[in-house]
Parts: sequence; C-alpha cells; structure tokens
Amino acid sequence: MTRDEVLATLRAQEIELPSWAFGNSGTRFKVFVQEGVPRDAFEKVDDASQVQAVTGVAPAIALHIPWDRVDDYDKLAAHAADRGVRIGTINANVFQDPDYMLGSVTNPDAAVRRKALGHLLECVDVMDATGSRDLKLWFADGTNYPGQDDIRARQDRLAEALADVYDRLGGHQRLVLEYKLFEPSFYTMDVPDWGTALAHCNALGDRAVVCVDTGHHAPGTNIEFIVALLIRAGKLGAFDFNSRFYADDDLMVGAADPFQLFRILHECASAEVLTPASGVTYMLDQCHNIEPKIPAQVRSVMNVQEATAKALLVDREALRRAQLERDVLGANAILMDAYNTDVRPLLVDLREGLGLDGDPIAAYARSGYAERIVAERIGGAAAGWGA
Ligand code: PSV
Ligand code: MN
Repeated sequence: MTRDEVLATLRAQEIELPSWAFGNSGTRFKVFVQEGVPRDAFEKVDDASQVQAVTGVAPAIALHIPWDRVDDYDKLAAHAADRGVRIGTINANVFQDPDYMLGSVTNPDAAVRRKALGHLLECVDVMDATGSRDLKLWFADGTNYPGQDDIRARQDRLAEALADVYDRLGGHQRLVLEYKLFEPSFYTMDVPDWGTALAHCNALGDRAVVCVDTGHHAPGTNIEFIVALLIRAGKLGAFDFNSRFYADDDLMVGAADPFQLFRILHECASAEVLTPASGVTYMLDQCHNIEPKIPAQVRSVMNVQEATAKALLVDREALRRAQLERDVLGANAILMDAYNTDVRPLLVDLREGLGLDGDPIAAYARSGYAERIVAERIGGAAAGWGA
C-alpha cells in the first residue's frame, strides 16, 4: 500500500464514541464525580463533537437507552448534525431495573420477559427517529448457581426474544449481539462467547451480526483469531474497544496492550474492513473513572489510529510471499517491522491534511472548552451511573 493509500484509509476510518464515556462512572466501590460533566444527551453530544473537532475521525456518538432518553429524538439528531456529528448505535439497557435481577429476556417469569422485549422494541423506535442503523444488545442475563435455572430453556427464551426484535427491524437496520464471559452473572452468562453469539445471529439472518468487546474474554484469549473467523463468516458487526488488565476494566483502548490492538487491526486491514463501507463499526466502550473524560476519548481515538496506521503499513504482498515460502521468521519480521514503525509523524500529516492541529490533545486543551463546561454546567443532575 502506498503512503497515499494508507492516508486515504485513515481519513475514511470512523471511530464511534460512547455517550456514557462523558458521564460520571466508577467501580462498585466509588464513583468519583467530576466537574463539568454533561447533564443530558444533548450535552453528551456537545462533548463528543469536541472529540470530532480535534480528531476528524469520530463523527458518531452511540446512545444508551434509557440513560440517554429524551422527549424528542428528532431534535437530538438535529442537534448532533448542528454540532457536526450524528447519532450512531443505539444500545439497549435491560440490566438496571430491579425486575431484571434474575434476567431480562431469559427470565423465568414471562411478564419480565415481556417488559424487557418492550424495551428492546422501544430502542428500535429510537433508531427510527435518530436514523441509526445498529441496535446493540448486551444481556447481563445468566445464573450464579448450578441448578438455578435451565440452561437450554434460557437459550430458547433468548432466541425467541431476538427473533421478535429482528422481525421489527427495518430493512436497513441491524441487530448487533454482544457477548461477555462473566459479570454480573458468575456461573453462566446466557451469551458468554462469540460462538453463542454467532449461533444466534446465524439463526436470525443476514442483518444479525456479532460485536466483539475487547474486554469480554478470558485472560490470554486470542481475540484476533475470533475477529478473523467472524470476518470470514461475514458476521463481524462491531467492536467495543477498551483495554483490560484483569477483567472488564473498560480502560482506554491501546493502553494495556497496544500490540494486541495492532494484531486485531491487522486482521481487519488484511480483510479490508477498516472503512465504514465494510459494515464493521469501530466503537469505543470505555469509562473514564479517574481521568478527564474528553481528552481520554481523544487519546483513545489516537490509539486506535496508531494501531490502524501500523496495520496498514504491513507489507501484505511481502507477507503473503513469506508465508507461501514457509519463511516463519521472515513473515514474523514483516509484521514486527510495521508494528515497530513510529507512525506519529504520518498521523500529524493526516490531521494537517484535514485542516486540523497535528496534536489533538494540545488543540483540545487550548480550546478552553474544559474550563467553559466547568463554569457553565452548574446545577442539574450530572449524568452517570449513580453519582
Ligand atoms: C457490558 O459490560 C458492556 O460492555 C455493554 O456494551 C454495555 O452496553 C456497556 O458495557 C455499558 O457500559
Ligand atoms: Mn461493550
């Protein structure tokens, strides 16, 4: 790939931001409240637009319902357009209502299942209003104790609910199913892994695809292998990018293991699914508990860009030749050469070519936005997980 081709792909790449990254968050031990945090979805959109303003590759913000519920979604979509961004993926939330203690769509109680399904269908209504393509479904459902519920019956209930949601989607909309190994359920999760997610998506149809959240695997899992298989099956729908040291830490992507991020993006680069036309959504799913939130999102976007640039620099032709010649060390060296390239000057060129500052973090700091929101966002309830 020529330098110009690399730059063109990097320019076309889109990294979607999660609305919840801008709200207060924490662990189950403490939520540390920050000043200037948005009070509603409109202010979250404002913050996301600042990330877009300095990076130029983050034009969409994902919503989480009901956290981001508003009276008028047309107005929110128009507000986003006015700020130079758009509403992206709609994330359903069937994990925070007391009724869902023993599950949502897999709950043994049919009334609870109906309530959960009602929420999922409400999310499709939101998508219709915002023009969103993707409904992302993550279920906290599962069990804590052997014998607590029937594993197969729960799968049946899940399949039934997914089919009802899938039937309600418009022809241009997709169901994106996310899996997670454990937490909050500790014995079984109803969608614990990519195999389970893929089996459900295959049963549903073409517009059901899988989301790979990088924090949702056992330590040591080869995530790029999963990515390669999902691409091969035409079922890689989205990433929820974040970093983990231990479990689902939701730290900034590329902070814990930039080499793993590179390996994942190498699979995407070699399959040519890095740009929006591929149908793969590159989203962040992070919480900034102790660091300032907007610069943390900017840093995360930059980390994805760095890993992408390195993946694009892999000499794929030479790599294929080395592989066919069974040159184990040579093939590995080609990959490592790309990984060890300092791509920061290339990314400065990319940004300057977009009319942006080469240093997005400095540009944001200079903008005065951080001071302005601290001064202006007085009163009201800051968005968050219960701060
Ligand atoms: C669950 O851990 C998850 O990754 C899902 O994507 C949720 O929607 C999100 O986190 C909430 O923060
Ligand atoms: Mn996620």
